[in-house]
Amino acid sequence: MPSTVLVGGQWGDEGKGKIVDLIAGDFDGVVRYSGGNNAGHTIVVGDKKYGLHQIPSGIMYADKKAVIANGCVVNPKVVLEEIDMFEKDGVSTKNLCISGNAHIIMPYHMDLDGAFETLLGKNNIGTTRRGIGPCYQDKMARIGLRMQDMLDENIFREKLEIALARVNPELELLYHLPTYTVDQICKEYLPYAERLRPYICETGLLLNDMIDEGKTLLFEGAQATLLDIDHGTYPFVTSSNCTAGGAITGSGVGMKNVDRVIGVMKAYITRVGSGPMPTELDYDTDECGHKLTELGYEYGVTTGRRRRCGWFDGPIANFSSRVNGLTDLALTKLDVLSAFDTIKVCVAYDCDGTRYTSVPEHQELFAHAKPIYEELPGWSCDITGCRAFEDLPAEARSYVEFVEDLAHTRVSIIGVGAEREQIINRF
Ligand code: 2SA
Ligand code: GDP
Ligand code: MG
Repeated sequence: MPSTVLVGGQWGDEGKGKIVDLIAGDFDGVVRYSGGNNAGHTIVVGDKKYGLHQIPSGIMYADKKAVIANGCVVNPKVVLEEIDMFEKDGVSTKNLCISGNAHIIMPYHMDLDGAFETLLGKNNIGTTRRGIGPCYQDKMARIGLRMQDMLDENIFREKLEIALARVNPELELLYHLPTYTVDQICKEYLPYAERLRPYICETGLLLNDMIDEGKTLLFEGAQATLLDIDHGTYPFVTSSNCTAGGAITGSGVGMKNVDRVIGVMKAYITRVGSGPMPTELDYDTDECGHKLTELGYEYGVTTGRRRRCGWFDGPIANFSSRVNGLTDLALTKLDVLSAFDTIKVCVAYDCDGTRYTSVPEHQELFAHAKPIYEELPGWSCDITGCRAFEDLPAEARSYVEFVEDLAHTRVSIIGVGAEREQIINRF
């Protein structure tokens, strides 16, 4: 396969980890380019289930480079826990490379994330409280510390002092929280640095050298299109560019080197955290909402939070296709819909009397968007054993084609179960 970006096409948890695991074998390297340990990507191999937060899902292939690139934020403790978990299970991490330019998540970032959510009260974003937003804020404010800074104690101390001069008053005066000393953080972080030293390198150069040698890369998106800081449902978004464009700035690889963009979408839709969701079905009062949640086992990999569920949202699929320049779709969890006699699909929104077939830019319009549904017949049989498009019942094939029309994009992969082999590959 040519170098490919894989992005979440909805609000996350579409099954990116599983699709990366499926196609990673066709590439020489797998690259995370945005986000941090707010991500939770699940891979199921036999009776083992991995929930990965920092390390790219491609780590499962011994001969592939697994790269955490410059656009990511890194919690060193979490990366080390994942390294230890893999080494214990006999999965080698010798091909893991972490960019020296990736920013470090500090303990105060996590404190500030939680404190700000509490301050926001009912207007909270519903973050994962992993310190992601405050870490990216420091990056933009140019007081962040990067992985390379950890490798030299003097530099680390010097930069930390500058960061704490701004952070400590905020912790103390605004949130009445304990402050930090340089020594205290050095004591925890410098041992991490020693263990991570062999993994830290110039990943931009490494990736470009690989391309020059004719090798191909898979960019593993984290979070999703509608959580993107620029294109998502701001302010209910994460703090990075998780759309396909982020793969370029987040890795240092030129645009001419990407030939394919795969959007991963569930056959319905979910969201965790706050913010509008036009097709949401209430868990407690709507039978279909309850069924989608439980049959799809819609609970967060990082925080265990229950995900909000709803019918497939066509305007979001259309928007996502445009913003990312999708060439292909991976439609996951089609098997979950087998339990429904009829299935609704949102084909457009009614926003104050105007029909929208894409996501309106104005927050107020989106917040009050009323879904216009079409009802499709279900197939009411088990499809988890299907391995070719022709194996699917006619109603399931029609559903997939309906999605293709709404997204203006071909569905090249269909997920029919959580297991590695429960997939229909149409490439
Ligand atoms: P943050 O923590 O600052 O990035 O949160 C900001 C918003 O982004 C959403 N967000 C996510 N949405 C879905 N899945 C995510 N990862 C975990 C998973 C979620 C979990 O894969 O299951 O375990 O709860 C993820 N990460 C961030 C978040 O809900 C906020 O709306
Ligand atoms: P990611 O963040 O996009 O990688 O997705 P998550 O791992 O957070 O959530 C997706 C969940 O759906 C995981 O539990 C996967 O094992 C599961 N999954 C992925 N594809 C399928 C599928 O086609 N069918 C079913 N039933 N489950 C799937
Ligand atoms: Mg996830």
